[in-house]
Amino acid sequence: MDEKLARKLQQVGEHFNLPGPFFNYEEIHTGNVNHTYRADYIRDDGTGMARIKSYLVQRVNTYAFRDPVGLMDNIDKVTEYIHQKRPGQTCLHFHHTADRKTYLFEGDEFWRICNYVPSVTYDSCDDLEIVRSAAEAFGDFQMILSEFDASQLSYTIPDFHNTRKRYETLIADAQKDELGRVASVKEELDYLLSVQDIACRLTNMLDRGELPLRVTHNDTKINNVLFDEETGRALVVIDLDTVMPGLVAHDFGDAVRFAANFTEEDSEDTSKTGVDLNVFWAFADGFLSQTANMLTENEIDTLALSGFVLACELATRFLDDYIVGDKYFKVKKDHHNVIRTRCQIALAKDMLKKLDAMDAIVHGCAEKYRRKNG
Ligand code: GN1
Ligand code: MG
Repeated sequence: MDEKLARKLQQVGEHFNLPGPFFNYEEIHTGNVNHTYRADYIRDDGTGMARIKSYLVQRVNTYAFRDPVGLMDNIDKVTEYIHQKRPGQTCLHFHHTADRKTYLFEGDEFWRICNYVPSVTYDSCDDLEIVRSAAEAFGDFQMILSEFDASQLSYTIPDFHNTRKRYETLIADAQKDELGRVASVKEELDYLLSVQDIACRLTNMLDRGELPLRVTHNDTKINNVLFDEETGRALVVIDLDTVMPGLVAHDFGDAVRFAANFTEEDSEDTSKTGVDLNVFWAFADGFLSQTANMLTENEIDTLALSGFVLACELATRFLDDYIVGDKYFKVKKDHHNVIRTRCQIALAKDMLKKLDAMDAIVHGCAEKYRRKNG
């Protein structure tokens, strides 16, 4: 245990008035942006017996999230809205400090604490029932928020899924090449530039008014759904930092590029990287079971392509971060962002090959649920 970090977590807990002695923590390694810990406290259970009570403590990355206070305001509004619509459902609850804030902003450190939900998450998954449940949870999340007034939300990261802006940033940073890193990633850069038109198709359709803006989650990795370990039921959708106006295809595409990849998103061996159509099918089926009646024809037509778009968009982000010096994403090894870029490119290439198959699956599922749900 890192004593300094343990002391810090304990101090943060004091600001939020967490009762009972702090005795342990464990880092939760899933996120690529924020730092997340489970902090354990000892609590009297009322009968004199001691039991362990855990909390989720997070240090929000203020380089990525420039307006963390606005971000917490979004989360408060969204969680409150969901809680009202679904009173019995497991939800996230953020603790307050003595001055009634849901965060502690100290220097450049921004901390928050929420309830720890005992659960399991899946980084990769070939259990199709689990994939389907996660997809239902994300589809349902979007349905719950379909009448939420999006103008109440601030843009926690402006242009988050604006693929064209992501390309513009990459091109500008590659031209500056301040660290002299571009020569070593020329092949990756050339590939991404060669598919720029098709990768920007969603952004262009949005600009032309062909797709509606909805309130979307915007970070739909399957490990952002918590599952009950015993029943296998999806409990709650987490990581609401990027809930903002967006396209349904952003949520669908980001989810499939993560869940339906044969390999992990930063696999060094990309020989197996590609889209698993069985997983894709399960995800499409679960997602459309909740959303088919709400979506427009244009939206449904974009779903198959969205995995490719999101893989390219994320590749531009990883590559840009490498070029400017690995400032945004947490890196765990040398060239981690290049490895991630290569993996997303390998996935994008395979998705393009299987585009027709994915489109047939999406339309098949949409028709099935439109008939069923009337
Ligand atoms: C980041 O931190 P995490 O894992 O929730 C990123 C996503 C990327 C993802 C790639 C706010 O999400 O957009 O898709 O890494 N989140 C933010 O693993 O940038
Ligand atoms: Mg996230």
